[in-house]
Amino acid sequence: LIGIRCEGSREKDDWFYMRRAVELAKKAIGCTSPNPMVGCVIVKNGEVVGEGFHPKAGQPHAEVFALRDAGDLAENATAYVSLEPCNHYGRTPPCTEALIRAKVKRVVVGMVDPNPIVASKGVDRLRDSGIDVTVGVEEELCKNLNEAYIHRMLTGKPFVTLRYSRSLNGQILDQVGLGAKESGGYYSQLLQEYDGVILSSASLTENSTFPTSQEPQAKQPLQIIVARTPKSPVQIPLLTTDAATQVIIFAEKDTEVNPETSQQGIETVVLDKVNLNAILDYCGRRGLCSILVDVTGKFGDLEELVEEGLEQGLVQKVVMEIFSSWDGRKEIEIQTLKDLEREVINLRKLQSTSSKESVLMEGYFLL
Ligand code: AOF
Ligand code: ZN
Repeated sequence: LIGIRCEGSREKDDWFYMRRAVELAKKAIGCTSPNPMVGCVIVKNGEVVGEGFHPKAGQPHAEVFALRDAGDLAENATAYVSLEPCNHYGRTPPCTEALIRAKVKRVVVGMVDPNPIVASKGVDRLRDSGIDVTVGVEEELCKNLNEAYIHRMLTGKPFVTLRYSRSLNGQILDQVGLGAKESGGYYSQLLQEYDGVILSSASLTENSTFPTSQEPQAKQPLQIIVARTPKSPVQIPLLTTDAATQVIIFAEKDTEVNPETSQQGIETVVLDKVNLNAILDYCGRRGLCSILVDVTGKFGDLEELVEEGLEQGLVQKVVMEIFSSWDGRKEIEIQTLKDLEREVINLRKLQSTSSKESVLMEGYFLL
């Protein structure tokens, strides 16, 4: 519906401009953590006079950019913001004060900010100063946009998506659909969107390269390597890295991690017990809002991690690519996968897309 605006109805105008605010927010996809993605549109007499989005934590908020863009025209205008304007001094000053100073007449808010420092105080402050505030326009869309930010705010842990490819008979495959790794492909887009990607050390070889997004200007995810098996030393030094790739290894005490790793500026975190809960706590503290558990080739160390994640409700979403291939074996070998796929029927918001060679299914676990 984006692109169609019905003149004369305030409600429809509100939907229209809020969707535009969400589009603007998405320009910073993958770049804002631990902050949310936020977009802002300023409208006066049926015309857009200012637009902005929050590009990155530490930089000004969406409202500030939109107000700058609007200049004096912001007076008596309506501001559409996909997230409640903040009312606190963080890395940047409160947006409520900027909106009040600019003398906007009305503010339309997509959703209340789950951040306990803000949580409705921004809305209250605007109302107290006489501004007309409407809350909850296109709320579902705004919440979907920031599902990861919201999850981390409420739990302290990153939002987790499990991704894997399988054959018809349930073998894990190390391929993704043709084109999926290219710009615009689902895999490339996932890597752009997620703050971190967990890889299994079992599927890393001498020739491994890190999964990277091909989207223009994508910020690459933190590469998280799990090393739990003392018998198989981690192959990191042999992986292709460049300066822009950040790598962190979670190693269990006694796991042999090649000493060369430290020379490459790779961060190694040694834990008594490397489990998903501990990894997520660490990453949450570090400001990561979202993590992709990317099962390619071999489950290896990831099998227990995934099992734990599913049992403890630490996985929020599944993205599964099913290839119409059959590798001769009849059964799903991996118990974790068997258990998982029994759950698939219960996934919420299940969506599927098919191409010539595969079907991509995604859905959310029940909350
Ligand atoms: C807004 N507009 O565009 C964003 C908001 O450290 P700071 O100053 O960047 O503050 C971060 C918090 O501000 C963040 O946790 C969230 O509550 C809110 N983000 N608020 O009004 C924006 N990005
Ligand atoms: Zn703000």
